[in-house]
Amino acid sequence: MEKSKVLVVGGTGYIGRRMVRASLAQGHRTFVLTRLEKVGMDIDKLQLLLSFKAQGALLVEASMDDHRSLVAAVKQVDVVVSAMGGPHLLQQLKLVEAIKEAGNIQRFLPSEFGMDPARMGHALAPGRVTFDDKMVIRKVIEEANIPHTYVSANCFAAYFAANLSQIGTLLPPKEKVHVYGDGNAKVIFVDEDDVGTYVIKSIDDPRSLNKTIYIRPPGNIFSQNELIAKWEKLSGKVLDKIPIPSDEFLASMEGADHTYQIVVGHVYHIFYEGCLTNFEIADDEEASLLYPEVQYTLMDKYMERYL
Ligand code: GFR
Repeated sequence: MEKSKVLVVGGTGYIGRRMVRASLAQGHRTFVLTRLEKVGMDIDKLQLLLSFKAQGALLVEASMDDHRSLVAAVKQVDVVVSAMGGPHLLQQLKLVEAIKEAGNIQRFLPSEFGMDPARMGHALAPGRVTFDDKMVIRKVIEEANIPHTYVSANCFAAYFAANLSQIGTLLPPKEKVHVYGDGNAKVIFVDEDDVGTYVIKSIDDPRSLNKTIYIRPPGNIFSQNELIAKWEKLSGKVLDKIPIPSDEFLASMEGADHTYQIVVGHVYHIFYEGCLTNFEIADDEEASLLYPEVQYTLMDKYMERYL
């Protein structure tokens, strides 16, 4: 049986490019939504698109502002995976309209890939906007009876593991590390390449139809204290741990810029509340159990590249 044809929206983005690669690697005819007229002088974006084309992907010219072009793009495929970034989540309303009109889509995966927004009703402002927007998209998907899968992918390794979850840096600290509260909340870290793999594994799976699946690789569930200890062991250096009590951490939002405030809120829910691991899920909702053949990357291995 021919594998489903996949359209990736946001395919040149940080996580979207990994969906394109996984879709190609798993043998799907892969289409990448492209707005070549908008590439301008973004040489990295163009060269990434050309590399996808060289690997057999089809670049489909369409724009969120041109409904007809979106419908035409959607009509060419069976599955749509959207990896639009945080500020653009509501643009997906146009994508849902096109999917409704095209009528042929067997599975739509909207841009999720973080905390489960259905469990973040209590989230702090302004970071709550991420979850509120994702819930708006879920609502229109479900009202339109579009077959869907929501993927909660937890913490991207490059944003949370490599930097020992320090805000405002992508590199491990050299001297001191801020510890969130007692540093014992269990967190889940995932290599972004594995996110792509699991997402594409799920698109044709009846077990994930109209369900949320969670990426919780058992080897990558641990606390910030354990993350720090892993890095100290790898680097052979002991870091000076500086505990940040929750009230002090939240107070750091005062007067900070908007993006920083969003990150503080997200980090608070993850590392002080433990929101990624403070609820049970069924076995058939967990990606590493659904797809045990995937050799996911352990954070010990992932962090070696930063040595
Ligand atoms: C883990 O789930 C999520 C994570 C989510 O549901 C929504 C957003 C996030 C991430 C963001 C990804 O862009 O939380 C904060 C942000 C990642 C980020 C972390 C960005 C800048 C940082 O300095 C940072 O430090 C930990």
